[in-house]
Amino acid sequence: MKMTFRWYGESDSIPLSYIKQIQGMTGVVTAVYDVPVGEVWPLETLLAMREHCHREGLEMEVIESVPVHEDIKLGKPTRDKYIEAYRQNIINCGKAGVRCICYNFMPVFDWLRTDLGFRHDDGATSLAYCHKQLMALDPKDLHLPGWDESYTPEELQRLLGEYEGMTHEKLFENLVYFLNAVMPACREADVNLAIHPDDPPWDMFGLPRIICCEADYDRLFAAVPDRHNGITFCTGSLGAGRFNDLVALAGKYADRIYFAHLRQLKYTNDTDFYENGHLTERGDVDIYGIVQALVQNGFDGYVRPDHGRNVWGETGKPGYGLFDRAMGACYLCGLFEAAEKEKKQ
Ligand code: DNO
Repeated sequence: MKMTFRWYGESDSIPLSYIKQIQGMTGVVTAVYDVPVGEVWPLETLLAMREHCHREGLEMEVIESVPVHEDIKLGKPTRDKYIEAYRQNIINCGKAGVRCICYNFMPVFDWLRTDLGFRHDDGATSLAYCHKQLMALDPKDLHLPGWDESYTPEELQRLLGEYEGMTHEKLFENLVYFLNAVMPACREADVNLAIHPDDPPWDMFGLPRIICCEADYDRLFAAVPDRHNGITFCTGSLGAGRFNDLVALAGKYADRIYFAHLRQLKYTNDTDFYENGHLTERGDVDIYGIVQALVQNGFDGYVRPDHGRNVWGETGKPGYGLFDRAMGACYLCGLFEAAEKEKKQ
């Protein structure tokens, strides 16, 4: 297991030197943020980023994300051009020492929440989700911090129109087409692709979502068995679906999970939840059970603490503050240490 920390590049309010001070931290998870989706990330940029991380004593082996252009998800004739750029990105990432690329295949919107400052009794804040509130929002005017891409209302309107009539089957076919086209580049570059689950794991605004549950993963690996096709196991995303048994999923796919986002959430009713600190006792996700299942079944990937709370007066990107993610990382390191020792006994 390698513990990592998401870092939003030079503009992140958290400097690499702080990340390095979190004990157990091996590297950062980052991306090139100033190249439009669908274009090639220059190798020199990636090499300079890696050099910067190395100077601070951190690795840069995980990218989150190389976003997938909507034309690929839509299966438009222009997709081949964007797939070619994606292949080149995989090759360039490989040359810069990247071993794992996280991406998602959610149409238009990435993760969705309705409250970025949900207040806990102790004064901490975190992200929260209320389905009814979300459904009342106008999808043509949505934006959340931390999304890989954001569109103007006009672009959103056009995109949502293009997705009209898109089915789960068609979207899945487009995912398989994409994966088959990029697997040779992954083999050549020795880079694993790790698909992020849909967050939350159900259809949104009439847009299909296809990476939500066990049956979706079974279908994915049956269609593209290549070992470079793997999973970002995000407990907050999958965990929002009460139908998912996360401990069972972690055990079943442990050797396909190249990257784990470990995050806690607490259900407030059938569809709603708020996020919490990482401790198992603080929510409905059995973080301890998941770590045990991963370790027992041979997981050997990257881990990062995910969406923490904002505590100790910290402001900044909701979910991506320093303090609670640092505490989460230490807690997770402890769980892994215990689970690994238990396994050896
Ligand atoms: C949210 C993140 C997601 C994730 C993308 C991966 O905090 O987990 O935005 O980075 O879905 O492509």
